[in-house]
Amino acid sequence: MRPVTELPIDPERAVIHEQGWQSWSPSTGYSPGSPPHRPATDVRRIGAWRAESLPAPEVYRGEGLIAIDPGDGGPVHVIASADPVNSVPAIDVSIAGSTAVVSAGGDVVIRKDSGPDGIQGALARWADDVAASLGLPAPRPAPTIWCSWYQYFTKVTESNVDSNLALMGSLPIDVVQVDDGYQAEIGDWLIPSPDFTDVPALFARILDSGRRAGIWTAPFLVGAKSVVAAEHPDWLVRNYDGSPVSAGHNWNQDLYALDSTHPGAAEYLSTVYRTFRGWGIDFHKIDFIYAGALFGKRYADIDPIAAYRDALRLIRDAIGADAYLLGCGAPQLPSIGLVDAMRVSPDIAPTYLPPDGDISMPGQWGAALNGVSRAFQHGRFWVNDPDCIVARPGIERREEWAAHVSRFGGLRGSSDGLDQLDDWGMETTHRLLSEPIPRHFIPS
Ligand code: 9PG
Repeated sequence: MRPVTELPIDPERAVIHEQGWQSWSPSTGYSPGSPPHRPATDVRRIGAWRAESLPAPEVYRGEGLIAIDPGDGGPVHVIASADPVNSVPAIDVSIAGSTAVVSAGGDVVIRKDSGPDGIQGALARWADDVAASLGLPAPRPAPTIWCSWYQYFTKVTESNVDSNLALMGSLPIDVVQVDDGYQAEIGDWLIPSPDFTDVPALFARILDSGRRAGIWTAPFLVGAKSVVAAEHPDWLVRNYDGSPVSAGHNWNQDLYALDSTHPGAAEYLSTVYRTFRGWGIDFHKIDFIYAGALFGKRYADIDPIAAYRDALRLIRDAIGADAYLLGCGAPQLPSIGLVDAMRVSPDIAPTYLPPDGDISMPGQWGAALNGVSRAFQHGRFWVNDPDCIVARPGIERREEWAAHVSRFGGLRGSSDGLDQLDDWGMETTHRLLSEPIPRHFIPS
């Protein structure tokens, strides 16, 4: 870390705003002295924070971006990577009395902003500059979706999807998106789960119903139990001792990272998405894609973010220019310009608080926190996905969640079993799917 600047602050009123690395990594502001959220375990750090980032306990850390409101009426300081799409240095702020001391692991720029709307306004104006310098077009509006995850989780069946299709009736749902559960294993995207009889036929029925078809994948994850791990050990990103780099642990197995720079792995990825395109799928939720940007030894000697960006371009080529691409579990800044929409938060869940107290894990607390803090990104980098509407009885604080989605939802999705909705749930789902979406949530 190298020194960047020091600025005077009012320690009673200042706010330091951290930007987390990927969709699920907490992003929020802190008063000096209040402890920042940090991962509960190493598995969480790898899978939901930033694997390589181990900030000292006493610092605030933004990944490629941090903002300081000095609290004394002076300008908000936005300190950001000089090349945020290609390089995401850690940027640390430590507080020494009435001074904020900033250091960074790479080249950064400082933007002093005295405009309206505080930190969010300053971040919005920084994002405008980034978007303009990259020549980004205005993002394409998102279709509305129905997603299988938040009712059925990995236990989803073909008949669950069929029965919801039959109940969609007049709900304004463009895309029916089948989430995790149709596939045999993590990495084996073209092998059906034993619980599914005919995956392409299911997508054909979705299309026949007059809606579009969407699918979930985790393109850069390889589960230890998968066929792809057994048959292609040379496709895994490696540590320098030869062991596979850990991409975390989930689905009761260790997870590895696919080396998308290996020609065989790249061809496999292309085949998977060209096959889905052939099935008529034109909406893709690509998840856990932080795994494509982990440090490690790859077939091609390129830096992890370059490998990640190349891999997203490869996926885009295979799905087609018109397909809608939603990133999830995704490094935020390195995805700019490569996705149509972006999950900006941890998962919503029936419970407000997350398991093991880790705010990156499913729960309304973390989901809402990030949806607010990353509001400035919407309409500038992509369409913000705050995560799905869940409106059935039994969802803790469902009214608060509905209000959050209404305020900060760029992509609108329903993820209840539609037979589970009471009158309030159905009315709310209908309303949230029908609302016009503002171009920006935070004005410039
Ligand atoms: C499918 C789900 C849904 C959901 C995604 C993502 O760190 N974790 O263990 C962890 C597990 C699941 C998860 C996020 C984090 O959810 O956000 O919408 O698609 O995968 O498995």
